[in-house]
Amino acid sequence: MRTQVAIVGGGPAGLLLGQLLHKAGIDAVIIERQTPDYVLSRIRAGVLEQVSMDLLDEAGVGVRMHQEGLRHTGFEMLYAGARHRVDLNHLTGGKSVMVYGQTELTRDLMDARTKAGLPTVYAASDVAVHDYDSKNPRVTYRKDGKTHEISCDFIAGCDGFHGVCRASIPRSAITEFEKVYPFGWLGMLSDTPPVHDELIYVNSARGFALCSQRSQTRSRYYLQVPMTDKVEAWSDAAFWQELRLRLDQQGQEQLVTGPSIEKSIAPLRSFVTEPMRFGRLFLAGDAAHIVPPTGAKGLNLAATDVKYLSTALIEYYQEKSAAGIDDYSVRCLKRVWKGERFAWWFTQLMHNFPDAGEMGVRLQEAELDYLMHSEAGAETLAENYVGLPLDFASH
Ligand code: FAS
Ligand code: PHB
Repeated sequence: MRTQVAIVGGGPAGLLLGQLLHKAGIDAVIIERQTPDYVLSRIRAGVLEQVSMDLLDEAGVGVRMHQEGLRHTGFEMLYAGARHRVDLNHLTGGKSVMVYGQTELTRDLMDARTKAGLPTVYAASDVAVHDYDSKNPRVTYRKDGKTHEISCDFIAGCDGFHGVCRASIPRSAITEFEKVYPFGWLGMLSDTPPVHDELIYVNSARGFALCSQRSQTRSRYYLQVPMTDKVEAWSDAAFWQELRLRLDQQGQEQLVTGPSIEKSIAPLRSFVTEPMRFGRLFLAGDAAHIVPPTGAKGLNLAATDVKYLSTALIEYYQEKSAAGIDDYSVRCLKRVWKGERFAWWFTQLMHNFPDAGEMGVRLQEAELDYLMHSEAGAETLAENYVGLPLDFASH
């Protein structure tokens, strides 16, 4: 098989790239290791920046997001037993975020790809990338007992943190930056009404908690847990009890519990690969970087990588210019590192760190007090949360 762009990975980054290239008349094939149902079963992100929403509209898949998504103009910070609302709309001159689950966004992209009759290879095994330093890169994979080969002009590595693309780069050609946090997030999805109409970020003496949502009838909750915890050890009752202990009285009274429909523990790490381009192989999304989910940046950074990559490839094919692809890595990393910084900073602010001691607790409380009582302080939190403009500090 021959195509212009071979996309390894059919998660949000791969699917969004495929959709944007298709709209520009550029052929692409997606090679995905898992089945569609498995991809959809992974419960992950929940908050979209305006830049990501605009991209979904540009890709022609934003209709359901606007119909079913929940536009949020603020969120609550709960610490030292008191709530403080961060008024995003006021602090950013009218901006907001959209609460719309990654599962739904992925479903919209899958449906659009199927409707357009675009080629996606699911349940592909032994995927491998070849000759990406030449003008004739290739992707091979096994399916139905046979080895298949796709020759292409470019390979997009959208295969996530555990994918094959970054792993295929010689260590001498790549630099990886990593910080692993001493805790994880135990997440639960339940068909119960959210405890509040906006998200609540909790810094409590027992640890971080986040009250999020997917709709008026479906809630998403997270608890900071030791990285040694196993999800099997957490019954639904134990989860609800611990969440109650981290909430204030209002939250305890308004919390509606019910059976979990998904429960999982995600490790927290900050991770960046430099560069993000290797000849005719480009890394995008989690294949290139990971953020602790505190700042809701993971999916949004993947979306802006794809914006830069699709623009560069369209420019290459339509204007015969390599300027965009030559600039891809530098342009992405300028935005990625600012997202990494915010996610790290917000994680440091809201979680209990085993080695922080009483001094660390006091410093956290002082920073929270400052942020919640300073317009300037709250503005820095708000402008990063809604997402920095695409061209922010890009020169
Ligand atoms: P993805 O990992 O989503 O997709 C990569 C795809 O490549 C997968 O479908 C995988 O099956 C496929 N693949 C892997 N290896 C392959 C191979 N060798 N060949 C072919 N295909 C291969 N972000 C937030 O903003 N908020 C959150 O709360 C949040 N929670 C998260 C929880 C977890 C457990 C994880 C892992 C991530 C979470 N994230 C969160 C971040 C997440 O949303 C990512 O940013 C987002 O999925 C990025 O999308 P992709 O880059 O497409 O990577
Ligand atoms: C989620 O709903 O999954 C979510 C929301 C906000 C975050 C992280 C995760 O900061």
